[in-house]
Amino acid sequence: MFKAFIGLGSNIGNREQFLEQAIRLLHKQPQIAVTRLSSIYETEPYGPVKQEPFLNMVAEIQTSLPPHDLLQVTQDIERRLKRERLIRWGPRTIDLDILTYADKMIETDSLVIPHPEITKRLFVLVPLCDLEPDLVLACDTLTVKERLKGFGRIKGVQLWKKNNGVGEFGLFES
Ligand code: A4P
Ligand code: MG
Repeated sequence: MFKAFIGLGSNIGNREQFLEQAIRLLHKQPQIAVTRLSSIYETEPYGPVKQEPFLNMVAEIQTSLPPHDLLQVTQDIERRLKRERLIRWGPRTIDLDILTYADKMIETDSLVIPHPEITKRLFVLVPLCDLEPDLVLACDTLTVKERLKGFGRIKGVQLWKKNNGVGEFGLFES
């Protein structure tokens, strides 16, 4: 079994429900167990596209799937959940990024691990820090906590739903 972290984001419709559905679909896979969830954060859209605020979170999983097979699973889940609302382009119902896979570094056309933007994105670093503050990414020399400190004030990332350890995974009713 390998430990991996998955970053989840949604900024359309019932955002929390899309996160929850994606987590359940991950956990349903026979080769994947969702082991821990961060809190959920509401985050200002990052990047050039003007769009609605996101909900972002990070899930820790244990999996026996090799990285590219895991990518296929996360993309299947994206397709399944995107099918419910057909929006031509722009904001997404759900986005799943493989942030890390064990301590591997992978660079292929379809998959880059660690996800290359992690250290620039507060909407990933803040929830990842909930779960693994002392993690040093395979592409980095600083811990997640130290990376976050480097930003000084945390802007544009607000706690939206705290993981309180109650209910399934501490976030969702069972
Ligand atoms: N790919 C390569 N490496 C990976 C990986 N580690 N995990 C490839 C997942 N996919 C990976 O992804 C495009 C391709 O990346 C895939 O086909 C896969 O082979 P995509 O999700 O289909 O397309 P995308 O979302 O446009 O690309 P990307 O780079 O994921 O987009 P961004 O930059 O993540 O943009 N602001 C806030 N606050 N919160 C957000 O969650 N998200 C975005 C999405 C923009 N701004 C945001 C947020
Ligand atoms: Mg993506």
